[in-house]
Amino acid sequence: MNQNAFASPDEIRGRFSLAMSAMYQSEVPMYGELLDLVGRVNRRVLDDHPPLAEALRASGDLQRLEEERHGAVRLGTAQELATMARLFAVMGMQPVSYYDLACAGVPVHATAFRAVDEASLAHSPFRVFTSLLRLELIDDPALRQQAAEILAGRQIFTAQALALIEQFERAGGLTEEQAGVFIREALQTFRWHRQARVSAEVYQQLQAQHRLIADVVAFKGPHINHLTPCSLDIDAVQAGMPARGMAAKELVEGPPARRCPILLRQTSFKALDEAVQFACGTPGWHSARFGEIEQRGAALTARGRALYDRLLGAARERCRGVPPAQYPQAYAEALAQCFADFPDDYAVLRREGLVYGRYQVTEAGRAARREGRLAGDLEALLAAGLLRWQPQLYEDFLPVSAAGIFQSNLGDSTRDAYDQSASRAEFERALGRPVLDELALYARTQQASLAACAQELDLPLA
Ligand code: OOG
Ligand code: NI
Repeated sequence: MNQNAFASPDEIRGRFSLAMSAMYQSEVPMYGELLDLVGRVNRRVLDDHPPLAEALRASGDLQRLEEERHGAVRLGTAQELATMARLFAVMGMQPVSYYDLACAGVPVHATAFRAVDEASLAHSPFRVFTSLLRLELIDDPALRQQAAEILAGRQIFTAQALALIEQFERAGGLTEEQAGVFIREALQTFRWHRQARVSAEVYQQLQAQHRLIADVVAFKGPHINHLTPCSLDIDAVQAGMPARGMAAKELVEGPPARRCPILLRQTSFKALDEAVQFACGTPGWHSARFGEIEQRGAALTARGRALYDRLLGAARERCRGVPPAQYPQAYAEALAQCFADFPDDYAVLRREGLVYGRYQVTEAGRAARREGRLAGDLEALLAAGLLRWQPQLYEDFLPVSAAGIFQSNLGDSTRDAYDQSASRAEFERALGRPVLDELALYARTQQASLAACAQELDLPLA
C-alpha cells in the first residue's frame, strides 16, 4: 500500500477531537455553555487587542483557537493502559511525562498522550491526560481483590476499534475509510454509561475507599471526564461562570497572571451530580464529569521549572492554615507576591535560560547574509535584529495543578498523601514503553531551530 493512500495521524487526531467535543457537548450540556462563554470572552479579547488578533492570524492559531482542547480519562488496568497507548498512536499521540498524584492523596499515576513534533502540534495539539488507578493503594485486601476482578471482567474497546488498531500496526496506516470507522469506534470507549456494572452496595464500599476508585471501577468504560478549550483570558471566564449557572472551582491553578505567560493556568466548573443506575436497577447519583479551561504560556527549562516549583511552594506555604472562606483571596495575593521573583520579560527569561524558545532568521538577517555583513555571536545577532527568538508553548501538564483539578471534583473527600511513593517504573511496565521526557522535546526543538539558523547564515551558532 502506498504511504500517500493513508490518512495522516494528525488528521485523524484533529477529527477525533472534534467528534469527542460534539459527543461531550451532547452528553454534558453545561460544557456547551462553557464553550459559549469561552468563545465570547475570546472574541472580546481579540476585539480589544488587534495586535494579538493579528499575531494569532499570522501564526495560524486563530482558526484553531476554538478547537484547542485537552481531555482526561482514568483507566483501571495495565492492559487498558497498554491498549490505550496503541489507540492513541493511531492518532499520532505519544505518552509524554510521568505524573504522580498519590503524593496529593489521589490514588492514580498518569501520563499525557500528545503529538510531539512541531508540525503535528501545529496541526492539532489535542492531548489526553490519562491516569491509571493504583489498586495497590486500596487498604482493604478483600475489596482490592474484588475491584481487580470487576475490572478484569470489562472490555473497554470495541472489537472493530481493536481490529483497526491492529490493521494500523500491520500496514503502517489507515485508509480514509478505515480512519472514519476508527474514529467512530474509538469514540465508543469514552462514552458515558448511566448503567453501573456494580450494585449500590459495592459502589458505596468503593466510594468509601476513595471517590475516584468508585468512578473507575463501577462503570463499563473510562468516560471522558472533561474537555478543555483554551481561553485568552482565563480570569474573565472564571469570573463569568457563576452568572451562567456554573459552580466555578475556587482558584485558578498554576502561575499568576503575567505580562509574559508561563506554563499553564487552569480552572474548571465542578463535577455535576448525575443520575445513574446500579445493578438490579437501583437508582443513584455519581459525580465525575466537569468542564475545564486552560491558558498556556512559555515552556520552562529545568532551571525555570525549579524556580516555578520553589515560588509556588512558597505561596502555598504562606497560606497554610488560612480558613477556606479566605483562602482564594489569600492565595491569589501570596501567589502574586511570591512570583514577583520570576522575571517577567522575554529577553530576560531567554538570557537567564529560564524558558525554551525557537530562533528564526529575520528578513534583515537574510539581507545581511546576502550582503556579507554578518558578524558576531548569537547575542549580537539577536541584538541587531538579524535573528528573532520566540518562546515555545508549554504542551504538558503540572502535577500540583492536576491534583488541584482532581481534588476540586472530589467534593470534601480529599485525603492526605498516600505513603507509597511514585512508581514510574511500574507505570511504564503497564504502558509497555517508557514515557518521553518533556524537557528533552523542548530542548530538541530549540536546538533544531538554532541549527537551521546556523545553516541558513552559514555561521557556527549551535
Ligand atoms: C484529570 C485531572 C487533571 C489537568 O488538566 O491537569 C487534568 C482527571 O480529573 O481525571 O485534567
Ligand atoms: Ni484537564
